[in-house]
Amino acid sequence: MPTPAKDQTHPQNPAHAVRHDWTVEEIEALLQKPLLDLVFEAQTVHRQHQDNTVQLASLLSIKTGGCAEDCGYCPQSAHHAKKTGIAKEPLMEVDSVLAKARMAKEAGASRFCMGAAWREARDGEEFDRVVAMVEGVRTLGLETCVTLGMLKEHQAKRLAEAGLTAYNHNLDTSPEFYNEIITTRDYKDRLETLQHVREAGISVCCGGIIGMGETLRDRAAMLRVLATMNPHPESVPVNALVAVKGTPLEEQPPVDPLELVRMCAVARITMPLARVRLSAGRSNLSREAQALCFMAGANSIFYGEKLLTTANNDAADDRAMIEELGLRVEAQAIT
Ligand code: SAM
Ligand code: DTB
Ligand code: SF4
Repeated sequence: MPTPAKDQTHPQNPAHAVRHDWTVEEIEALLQKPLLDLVFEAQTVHRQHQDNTVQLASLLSIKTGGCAEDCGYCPQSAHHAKKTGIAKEPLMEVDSVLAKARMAKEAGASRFCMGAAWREARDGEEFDRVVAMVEGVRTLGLETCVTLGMLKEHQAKRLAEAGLTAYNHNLDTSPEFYNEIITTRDYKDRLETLQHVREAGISVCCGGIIGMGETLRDRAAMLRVLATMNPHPESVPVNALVAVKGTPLEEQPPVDPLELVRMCAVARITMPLARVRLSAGRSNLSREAQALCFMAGANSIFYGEKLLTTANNDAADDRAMIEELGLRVEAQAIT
């Protein structure tokens, strides 16, 4: 008998197939479901499509501060520098970046992410240096991700040739709310870069932030853009705003952890194969709130003492939590 083609539909529940035709209404309805029903549905999808591993991704700011964009949430924007006190620093040297990557590997991370406070990547010595960093990290046997702002087609190709695993470029919020948060670029620019990344054969890491004053509809609209991409992003960072003093969003009230649980759950249900990364804001969550996020489908975290400019959870605490929850750390690639 011929083997049937691998079907991603659950035999008893075809609703759990991978879909790309989600509507805002459907997603908003999911976000509003009774919490435990939502978590149960997300966990059902999770068990069908994922294993019990958690990916540990370490993050390094390779070029901090002085960014030309005016993103309202971001401490690294030159527009808020006087108030945040974050100075513009030069791009790090390859050797010091690789030393950090080696430390991340020794600590157990399987992905190393490098962030630059750039509006866009520019050709020249600095871009060449980032390419060398990517090659170096790949040689260490770690997955490599960079986030450098807008990217042109030929730059995406160069990064792909250097062995880049993934490119992070967040949509941050809904198309409708976007201009309330950022005025120096528009949604279309973001989508264009994502297209270049996809076409170069690099994995897409794309998500957003909650807690910036957006409505539930905005959250649903952002998730709809992600969940109607075909293919879906391979990883989806779910960030809670870190309300940094001196940024225009400094007065935003803290995000209720259960809102993050809901975002993780709906990301899991709508994008069953993606790694859902519980990202910024995790240091404000109790171990129990994080457990609910994992239950809802989160299966990756930023791992290490720092995000880009703000503090992250303690690495030993994270390892202990993973152990206590009976999860497994994703294995590093064998070099
Ligand atoms: N400059 C590049 C860009 O914007 O694409 C890369 C670096 S930027 C800091 C990467 C992402 O970090 C942003 O898209 C945003 O989602 C997230 N981020 C920045 N500041 C944050 C904050 N205060 N709270 C939560 N997430 C934040
Ligand atoms: C993502 O979605 N979150 C990370 C990473 N991608 C680059 C950054 C979070 C930054 C939080 C604020 C800071 O530390 O500066
Ligand atoms: Fe911050 Fe990136 Fe916006 Fe620059 S483009 S202000 S680094 S989020």
